[in-house]
Amino acid sequence: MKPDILLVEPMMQFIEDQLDAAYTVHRLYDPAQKETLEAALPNIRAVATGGGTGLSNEWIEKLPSLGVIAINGVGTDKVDLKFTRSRNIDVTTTPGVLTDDVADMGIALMLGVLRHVAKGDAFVRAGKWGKEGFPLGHSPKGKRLGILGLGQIGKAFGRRAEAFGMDVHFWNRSPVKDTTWKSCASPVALAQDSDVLCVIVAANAQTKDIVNGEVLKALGPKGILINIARGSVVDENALLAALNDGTIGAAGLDVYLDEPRIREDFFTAPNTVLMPHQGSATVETRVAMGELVLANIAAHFAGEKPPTTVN
Ligand code: 8YV
Repeated sequence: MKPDILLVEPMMQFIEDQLDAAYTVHRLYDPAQKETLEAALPNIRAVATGGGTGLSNEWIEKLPSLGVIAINGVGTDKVDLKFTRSRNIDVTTTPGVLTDDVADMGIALMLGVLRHVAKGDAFVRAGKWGKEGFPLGHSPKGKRLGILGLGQIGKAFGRRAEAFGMDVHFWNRSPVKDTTWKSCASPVALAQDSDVLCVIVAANAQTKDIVNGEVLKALGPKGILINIARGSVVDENALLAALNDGTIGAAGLDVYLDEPRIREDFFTAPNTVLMPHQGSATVETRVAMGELVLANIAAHFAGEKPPTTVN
């Protein structure tokens, strides 16, 4: 008999095939499996889920045999780490392997905004080329980049930005020793000193709405906000107002508060490039992430500590 596990959101086929080979996989997102899942709840010992999706305490309470939650990502904001520890449930993530791709997405959004990539695509497809003018873009070279949250991904973004000739500085909650980039005293001071503000801070109670109206005002009417962190770290009311009234110039967003049901106000926000949370979504990285998920679940069933436990 294969052990029962719960898959909260789809993973790439290559990884799901390996899960199916080793376990009886109950898919939470498949309405056709509702009844079999209900019957299997007491036996489920492992959960695989996404960083942006996590697992609520309500669901954890339904799984008395649960021993490991393997997050296919690095964000732990959607799993209660204290509660899981109190229940002796290991929570694991996929550190390291997605750093470069998420940083690349930040760069893609930044260049997309600066060079009007999405607008240009729509312009050509609409047959407007040669009939209407197209706005000049802006060069990243010589611009000031502020990184809000200088972890691994923030550093990878900064290294890329330097290669584009940008002047990098940052704000981080705790001091960062291994960098020569200038540290700013507060998120507002960082925004004041930035043409492009890239948010890549971990989401938690302390960083909720850290990019608020005051920070956006400090970023200013030519400023560009890039968010590759989590929707919760930006006050979305303040952001939408700032885009619409010209308090900031533009935004490139990969993440939102309520994904995938994002506020429709984003669809009409001016100078905004939107991506559907694709930071780590490359074949190469999703293979590497999926393999870590497989290794963590396998370790649990082998009676070992899962290698990338975080709680
Ligand atoms: C993934 C993420 O998109 O790492 C994270 O925390 O949000 C992303 O890598 C997600 O985990 C897949 O659902």
